[in-house]
Amino acid sequence: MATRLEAWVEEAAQKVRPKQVVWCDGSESEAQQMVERLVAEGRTVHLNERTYPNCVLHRSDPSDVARTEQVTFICSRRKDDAGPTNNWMAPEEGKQKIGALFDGAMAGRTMYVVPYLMGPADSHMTRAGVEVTDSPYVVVSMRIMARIGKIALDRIGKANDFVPGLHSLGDLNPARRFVLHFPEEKLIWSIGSGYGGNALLGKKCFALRIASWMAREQGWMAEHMLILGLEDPSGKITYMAAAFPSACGKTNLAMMVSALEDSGYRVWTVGDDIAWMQPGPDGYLHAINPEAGFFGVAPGTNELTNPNVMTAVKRNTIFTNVAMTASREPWWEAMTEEVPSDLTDWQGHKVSAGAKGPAAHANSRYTVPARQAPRISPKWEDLSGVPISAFIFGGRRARVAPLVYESWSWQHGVFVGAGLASETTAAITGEVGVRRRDPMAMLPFCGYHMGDYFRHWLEMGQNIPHPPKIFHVNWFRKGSNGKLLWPGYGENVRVLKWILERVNGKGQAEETPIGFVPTTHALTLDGLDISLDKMEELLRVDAADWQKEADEIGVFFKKFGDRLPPELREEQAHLTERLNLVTSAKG
Ligand code: OXD
Ligand code: MN
Repeated sequence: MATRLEAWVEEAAQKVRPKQVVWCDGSESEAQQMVERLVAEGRTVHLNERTYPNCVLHRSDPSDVARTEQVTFICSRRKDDAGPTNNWMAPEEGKQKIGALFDGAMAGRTMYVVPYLMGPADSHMTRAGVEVTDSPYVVVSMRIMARIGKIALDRIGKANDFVPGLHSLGDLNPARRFVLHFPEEKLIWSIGSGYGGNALLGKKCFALRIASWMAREQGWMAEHMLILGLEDPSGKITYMAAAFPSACGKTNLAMMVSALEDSGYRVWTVGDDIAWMQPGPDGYLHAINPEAGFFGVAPGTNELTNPNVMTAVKRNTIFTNVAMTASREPWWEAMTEEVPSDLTDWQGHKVSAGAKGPAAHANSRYTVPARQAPRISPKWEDLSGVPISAFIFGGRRARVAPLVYESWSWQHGVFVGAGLASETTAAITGEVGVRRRDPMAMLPFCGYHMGDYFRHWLEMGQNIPHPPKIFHVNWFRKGSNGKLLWPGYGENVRVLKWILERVNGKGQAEETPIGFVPTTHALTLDGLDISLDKMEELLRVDAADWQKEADEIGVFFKKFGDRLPPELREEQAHLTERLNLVTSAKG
């Protein structure tokens, strides 16, 4: 009798009718063959073998360069279970309408079967998936981002438990592009896009949308969070997980070279995008990074903003939609101070002198094995995960939010996360620079009703004897001159150090209506040239601005109707009361 896996692959093949089916083993030689096929197709080139060994540049279809939230659907049986923040399609309608697009979609093409693991092979927190795809680019990218091939088959074989994902490039026409999730069935269908977030089904589709649904059913958490370890001068490492919306610097923070290295504060990378967490026997919440690579935004990355990644991407890396220099090296905006002459842009055209627009696409990416990060944590593949002492929420906020503050309690922290907002970036298709509410940075990734998701968060707090303390940071506050007040990057360790102190019951803080804010002298600023005025502005809590913020959060919460936990409405009311007290005391 065929196993569930064989039966599903057979069923997929009957639908998409490929010319052949290839089971991927994840080997180096297979990857090399796949790359040669890509090169022959004409959209991929080898980079300089001396300076960037085993690296390629892939140029995607110009209409297919970012996640497409407008065509991403949750196909739960009941519309209400998808909630107001997701697009919903009835499962039968999805199967029929999108099924028709899959019919014969791989005619003349090869169907690759990619068994994969999210998480280290022997961890109890790891889950398996199988993606079938007609894109060799997806196969070579999955090989970096997940653990593929035999290692996954072994695990699937034992439990026969995996999340199936069907992917085809289709005809790449944006009008026929769809990403569908069937949460009850734990099934993913994606067609019409080869872009990472739409096509590498282990990442956003499984590890966040489907996993968030599984996590609620099974009592764990699947979050859009980086994981890092902060080492103190005694050598002790404290782990923190941080949720920022897409392209707000999660990778840079996770891989940071600390400005306080000389005084013994060092950052170790565990993960840069996704955390799967569950309470451990020690009473702490334990986190694994389900991924095996980083799929990071290239523009803005350089020796100052992320020296570790600059080292990591020097080999075995797939670059997507970056520009290329005359010596066949990758290049993107702000990589070097001077723009090289004789560049080829992300679409493969020579850049002429005085050309407008960036040479690399604003959402161009590098896909690099995590183990190549110079400061990868020795515990990054620990089977029981790392214990998390702090959660950090953050967004891009030109105003309002101070550099850092700490919530009063788990419940208040959940409110802080639920009200998270950020100014949009190029990681998604649409307008850039608009403020959007993005609870826990999960707006595009929560696979179910967000009211229920907040409830799950509140309940998790009760199941963790030592819950992480919850903080909020904002590296992006601007002064009246429109310039950023905080230098960011490696200097952010100064904020992490204060968070560490607070976790340990130290660290100077002042009570404000929004939570604990560091006193002006609480952050270690040695070696940093920043004026007292700037620090005061960075830490200022403006009651009038916050009143507007609280009102806006109140309006946002209305979306969730009676599925919004009353605790969050209470927190919003308390915030308003505390702000009123300050305003009336001043008035
Ligand atoms: C990502 C994203 O690619 O969040 O990680 O868009
Ligand atoms: Mn992300």
